[in-house]
Amino acid sequence: MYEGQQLRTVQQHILQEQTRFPGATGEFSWLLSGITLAAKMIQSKVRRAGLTDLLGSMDQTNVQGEVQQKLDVYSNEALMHCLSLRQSIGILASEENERPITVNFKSPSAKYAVIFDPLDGSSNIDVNVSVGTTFSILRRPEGEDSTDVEKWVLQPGATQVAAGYVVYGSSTILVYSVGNGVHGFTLEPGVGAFLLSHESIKMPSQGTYYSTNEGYVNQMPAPYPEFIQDLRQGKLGRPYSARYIGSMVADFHRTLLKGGIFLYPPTEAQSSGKLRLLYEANPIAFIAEQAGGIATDGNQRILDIQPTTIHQRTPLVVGSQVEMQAFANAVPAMAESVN
Ligand code: AHM
Ligand code: MG
Repeated sequence: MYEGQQLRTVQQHILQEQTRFPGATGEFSWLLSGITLAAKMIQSKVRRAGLTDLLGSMDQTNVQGEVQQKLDVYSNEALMHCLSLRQSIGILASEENERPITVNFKSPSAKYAVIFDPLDGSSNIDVNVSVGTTFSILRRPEGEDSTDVEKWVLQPGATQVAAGYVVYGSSTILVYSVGNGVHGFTLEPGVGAFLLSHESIKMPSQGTYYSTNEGYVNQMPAPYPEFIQDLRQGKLGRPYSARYIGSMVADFHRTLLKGGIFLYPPTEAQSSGKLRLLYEANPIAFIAEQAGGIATDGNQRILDIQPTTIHQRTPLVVGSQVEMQAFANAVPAMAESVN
């Protein structure tokens, strides 16, 4: 079936990447394998989502004897379970849990915190639209801070040692970076392996799509409505088309591959936007920058924001160089974070 092709699994790739870290012992690849295992578990449930009502609703036992759970709860538990077995992890923090969870926190071998949104865009599940998982990996802080749970988690995105996401779409794709470019792996469902399908992804310097919830345009502050109108009117050389899925991971994945711009601005209802800094904007910004793109909150680079609370929200504007430069020109305060 794969005759003549050089197949590379995500595990092989991670092991190779790891050789870049002096003194790496294999624990980092073991950690990431916890994420890929959970992703396979989640995708297998997501693929059966439409059957849940047929085979038994929540709190009921389905024909295979499994108790049905809401998919976002299941996804959270899958990640918590797979990652808590990794000795190198001290803290797990999730959109689904109010507080970070300490696992091997006291052990000196615990070097990393993993922060994730287990099922982003989960309202799309009912209508067969793509959803995703996002994750951010931070290193244990040095010195006194190393025993302070908040200090582990509340680090600016620039300190991420790795980040990525999984899109459960027409296929399941995992995209990750350890700070050495961005690589994508598509799940081969027949063998259950993520195979390298997108090596060294570079975001095109300009795209043809803008992506935002235009239903909120009258609630957006200046200069967002004007900027969006400029895109439609061809001020950047051609009139842009609109694409908005309503799953950030899927909207970003298209932006990564095709170029363009994704905007979730502040609105009257949500003055800091809707998306969460630590487990949504930070991993997306890390991947975007690694692929040659730019991510800002409208005032500063996303990766420079010093977080103050674990679930804090942030506006997010992310995309290709040309669109982001044009956005910066529309928002003078931003010029510094883009240039
Ligand atoms: P969720 O984490 O509760 O799923 O919410 C985040 C999602 C993002 O995936 C998406 O970009 C956004 O909500 C869509 O929000 P809206 O419906 O306001 O456009
Ligand atoms: Mg989310």
